[in-house]
Amino acid sequence: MRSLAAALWLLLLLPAPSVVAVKEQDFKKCHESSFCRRGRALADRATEHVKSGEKWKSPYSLDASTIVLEDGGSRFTGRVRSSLYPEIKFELDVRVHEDGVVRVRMDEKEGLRKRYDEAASWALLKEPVLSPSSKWSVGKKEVKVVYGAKKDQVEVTVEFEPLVVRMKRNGKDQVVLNGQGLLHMEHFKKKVEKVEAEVPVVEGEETQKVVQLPPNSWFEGVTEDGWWEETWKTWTDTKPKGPESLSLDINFPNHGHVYGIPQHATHLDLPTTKGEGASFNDPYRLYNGDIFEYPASSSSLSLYGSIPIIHAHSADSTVAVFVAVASETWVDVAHPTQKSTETHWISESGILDIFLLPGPTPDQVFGQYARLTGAVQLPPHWSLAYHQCRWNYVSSDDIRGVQKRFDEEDIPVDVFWLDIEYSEEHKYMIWEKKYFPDPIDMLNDVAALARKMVIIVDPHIKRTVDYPVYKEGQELDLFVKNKQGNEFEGWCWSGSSAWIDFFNPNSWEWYKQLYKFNGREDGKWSWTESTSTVHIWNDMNEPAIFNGPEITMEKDSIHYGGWEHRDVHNINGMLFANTTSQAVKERTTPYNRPFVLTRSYYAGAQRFAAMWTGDNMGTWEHMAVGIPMVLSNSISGMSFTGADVGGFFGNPEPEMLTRWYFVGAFSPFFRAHAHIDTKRREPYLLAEPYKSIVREIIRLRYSLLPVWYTAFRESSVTGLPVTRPQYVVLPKNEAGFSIDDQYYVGASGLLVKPITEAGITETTVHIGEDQVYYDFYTGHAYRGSVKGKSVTVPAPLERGPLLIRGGSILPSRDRPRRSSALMKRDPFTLKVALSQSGNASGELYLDDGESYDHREGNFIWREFVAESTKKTVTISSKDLASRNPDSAVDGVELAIYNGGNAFANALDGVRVERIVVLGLKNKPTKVTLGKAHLEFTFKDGMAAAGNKEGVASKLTVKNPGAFITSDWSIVLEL
Ligand code: NBV
Repeated sequence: MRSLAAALWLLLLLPAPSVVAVKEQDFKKCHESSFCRRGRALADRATEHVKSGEKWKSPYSLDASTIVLEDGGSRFTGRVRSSLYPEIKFELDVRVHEDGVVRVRMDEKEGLRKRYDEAASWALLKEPVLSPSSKWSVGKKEVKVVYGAKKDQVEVTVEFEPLVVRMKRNGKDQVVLNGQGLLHMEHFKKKVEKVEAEVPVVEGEETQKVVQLPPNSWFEGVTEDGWWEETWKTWTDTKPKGPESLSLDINFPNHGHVYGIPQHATHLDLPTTKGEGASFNDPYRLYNGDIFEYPASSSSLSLYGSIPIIHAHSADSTVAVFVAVASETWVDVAHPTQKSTETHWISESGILDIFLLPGPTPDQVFGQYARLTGAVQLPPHWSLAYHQCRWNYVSSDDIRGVQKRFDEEDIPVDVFWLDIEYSEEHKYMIWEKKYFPDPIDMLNDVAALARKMVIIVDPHIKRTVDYPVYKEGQELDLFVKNKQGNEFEGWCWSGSSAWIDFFNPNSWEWYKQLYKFNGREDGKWSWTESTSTVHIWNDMNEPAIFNGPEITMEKDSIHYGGWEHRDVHNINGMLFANTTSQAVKERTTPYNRPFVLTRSYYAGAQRFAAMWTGDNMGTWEHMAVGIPMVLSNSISGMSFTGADVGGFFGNPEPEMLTRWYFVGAFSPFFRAHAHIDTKRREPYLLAEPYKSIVREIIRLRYSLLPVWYTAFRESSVTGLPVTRPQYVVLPKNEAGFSIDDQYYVGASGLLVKPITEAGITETTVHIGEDQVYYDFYTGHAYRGSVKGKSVTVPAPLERGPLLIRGGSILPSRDRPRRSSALMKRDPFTLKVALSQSGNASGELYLDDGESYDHREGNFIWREFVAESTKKTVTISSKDLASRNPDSAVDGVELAIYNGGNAFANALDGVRVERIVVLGLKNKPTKVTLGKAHLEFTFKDGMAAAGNKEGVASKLTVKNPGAFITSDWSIVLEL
């Protein structure tokens, strides 16, 4: 079978890779995965019981006599029993962290085997610190802990029988584990030969020969469904460990909206998978998969990466649950009422390791999650600019030509990308010299204009001894093994390939050495035909394996420590990107910030890499769904995210491509990319007026880079997402909870609603508060309301809907440049959008954008404030860094700032060249900075206060004589 598949793939690969559409049927549905079938059947039995008036009681209970308080009382352990298997020992371990997060662990002890218990250790930043003050107390029916301020108290109870964990706030249930009695940890057992019978596995389906369990198995079902072996299509999964799945209901009785568990092509507010009128038939699947040509809406297609965190939101509070599991997992979502949510989690293996994040605001949830898994790394500044990619730029001269065309057309670009065809026979890091005869010269030509290159390095290693990476990996015994314990072999772009086992710690230092472009100390091979301006793209790391089940690795393959691939699948891809990121960082002394783009990811990947949404199609639906996908990743920690501009597959028409550039310009990661079979579509190839419109959109991105970089600084310190959906910014505005086609950029006050349909000239934007919002381009003032109001805004092709929230001050740099590095000493414009009460504020963070010198205090961090009195408006610039000591969630102190640092000195003399104020109630009589009288122009219009709509008044002060690094105040006398 393997050789046939291999031959087929080889045919497809030669001479040029072509595309085969992957269909939904190439990936499992829940009913095709035996543990998911068992989990869902358990839930169905519970529902049936309850419907028919019978009681459904979880067989699991906590044995009170075994409870031991530990770590000063902030943690307890105790034995859990199942009435079905009283002899099996389960241990419960519950801890309160110092920030109020509660961790619940349950494992089988002294069983036949050990369950995989390391998922959290890969995701967590460090071992969480336990609360010094919260203490569990053991009562008659439950163990309980209470903490937090009196009027906002959290109470967590662990009820003995049945075992139920409940987190309450002010007496109201926030999260309940096992409230529906679906907890089931299948313990390890020996296979006993039993008589098989013909029964339908799924009701109404054909009968199959299965082993029948005793009839009293009201809980587990009547068959050994897929316990010991499982065949799907042509693949058989031998299951040497037998069944070991986990099922648990996690309910939010007072929250009607849930978000998270990326990545799926669907809405941010997760549509239901169960209950009347469910939107999807299948649960959400978390099983990193390479699903090209994925449909624009699906719950069962699990796209590339998985983050098992779910946020539950209501106008009262936000909570979240992080489930540290790495095996294939399915999550059902139902809303028994509009105001409540039930979720059911079914995982194939691993221990139960759950973190309850009490919130109670979205911002606090982000902080709690970031303290667990880390925040996004502060990216190199250039990586927030525009990236030009395609599969493939075919030669070094091709790259030079593309660069030349961008410059001739005055379109800014910072990064050119090389896809897999740069490499000889897909031996990554080895140049195909036929087409890239002079790689270093090419890299230097790009670097000469202060640009970078990102080059792809995939994880499949061509199995040929003339490839040093393979040869050394083999010698060091670093490859994943097959079930027989030999080197795992699979097929990918490079033909017969092996995969480095990044779970093996011995692989890390070795792999990092490969990136030493100045050579290795031990003289062995490293990528010397590279430079410090090369950064890396990791694709296919789910891992994608052409001849594997569901295009990935067989689950019974073996990783370091003897763990099966099934136990670690969802973490596998992240480790490749994490190690690559460290390799890129550590290849120079001193270190520079690395940029790595990864397709596959897991919780914690945000500390190392950016991600993109994979192989989308050039359709309006895909453009539209990319937005909630970006938002879902963002709220799940992966703030550095974007979708291929233009769509990977297909040839988007100019209108679509133009709209897509706007989507990209307002995504954290902004890259155009295209499949090898598509027509070239670099922006300079567009006909007018599209070319000029796209040029302006890209320039707009560049002029707003200060806003993006400032948003990333905040995200890297606090864990707040860079792109923020409506519910995050206005958590009490119910009408905004399901909105996922508009969002804010950081705390800047920019509200964007990209157009994702053809032929649109206007659209509606939801303003979820009683505030004035201004059109970014025209200054038109719109009014919201406390409940939220829909306003109609113009949306011509050249001006995607973009509003500024009243109360914001936006720093921008408006001089068009070829690349962002050339903007370093450019002057700033400050756009002051007055709030209804006449005030505003904004921030600007800047550093050298490449090194880690900011950690030594080399940065500027300013606050701009506008304050109104009856007769004056004072606009001032203040040093935020020294007033506001801050430290990043990774514990790095940012407080050692000093005003005269080297970076600030380098910006000495950089001016504020223009200040624009929107919404003044009348024309100032004078504008002064100290003793200097400043010239200004004033256009009459709407004032910020009041309720009138129309073009707002606009004051422009040119060259006020203010500098970006110093404190100043400008007074407008009205
Ligand atoms: O390396 C080729 C492509 C890449 O361009 C794309 O961005 C990835 O998502 N890669 C997938 C492999 C082939 C896809 C058909």
